[in-house]
Amino acid sequence: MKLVCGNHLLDLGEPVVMGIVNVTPDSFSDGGKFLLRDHAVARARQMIEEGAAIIDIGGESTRPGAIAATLEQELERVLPVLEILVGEGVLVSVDTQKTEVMRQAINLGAAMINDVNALQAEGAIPACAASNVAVCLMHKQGTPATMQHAPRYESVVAEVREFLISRARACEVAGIARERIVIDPGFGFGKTGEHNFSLLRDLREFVALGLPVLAGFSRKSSLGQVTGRAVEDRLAGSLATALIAAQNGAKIIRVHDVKETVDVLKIWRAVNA
Ligand code: 8Y7
Repeated sequence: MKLVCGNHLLDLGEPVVMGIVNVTPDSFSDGGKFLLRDHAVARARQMIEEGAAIIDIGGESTRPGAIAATLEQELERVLPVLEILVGEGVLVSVDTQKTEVMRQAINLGAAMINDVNALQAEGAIPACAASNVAVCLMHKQGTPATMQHAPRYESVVAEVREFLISRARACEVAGIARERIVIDPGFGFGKTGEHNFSLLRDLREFVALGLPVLAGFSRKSSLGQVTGRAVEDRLAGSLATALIAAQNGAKIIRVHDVKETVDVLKIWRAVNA
C-alpha cells in the first residue's frame, strides 16, 4: 500500500511512525517565537534521526479544553518550521483545521494535511484537492472545548466508521484520489476510555475499508485512567497501544516518543517476517 503525499510516495507496506511536533507556546516554557521555531525544528530533526517517516507540526492545541489559536498565530508558528523542514526533504504533515493554513502550507510544500475536523471547514476540501497532498480525516464528536463532557454513542465503532466513509467519499467526489486519503478514529476526541479501547480493539473494521489507518493514542488520558499515570509517565501505555494498533492493521502510528515506538515496531516486524 502506497500513499501519495505531495512529491513523496510513502510506502505503507509496513507501519510507519509519525512524530508529533507541537509549535505552541504552552507546550514548553515561553521563550519567544524564534526559540519556539528553533526548538520545533531541532525536535523534528531528532525524530527523523530516530526513524520517523513523517513529522506532524501543529500550531494550535486541540487538547480537551484548549484555547483556539488565531489564523495569524497559527501561520506564524507553523510556516517557518514547515519551510525549514521541507528544505531538508522531510515529509511534513500540517495539523490544522483552517482552510487558509492548509492553502499556505500546501504552497510551501506540506506533504499531508492532518485535520481533526476531517476537512469540514468551508473550502478545505477544494484547497486540498487542488494539490497532491495526502489528507488525514479524523473523527471527533463535539469540539475540543466540550467534547469530553459526555461523549455518547449507540455504537461507537459503527458511528465513527460511517462518518469516515462519508468524509472519504466527499473527498473522492471532489477529486482527492483514494491514494491520498488516510482515516483515523480519533482516539480521545469525544470518547470515553471505553470508547477508545473499543475502537482500538476493532481497528480492523476501519482497516477493512481499504484506506490506510492512522492511530494516535500517544500519552492520551485513557492511558492515565487505566494506569493511574500522569501525562509525562505514559510511555509504556503508549507503546502498548502502538503495538496493538500495528497488530490490528494501522499503517501510521502518531506518537511523541519516536525512538521507543520505532523499536517496538522493529520487534513486531521481526516476529511477523
Ligand atoms: C490526534 C491528532 C491530536 C489524533 C490525528 C494529542 C492533532 C492531541 N490527536 N491528529 N491530533 N489523530 N490525526 O494528544 O489522534 O496529540 S492532538
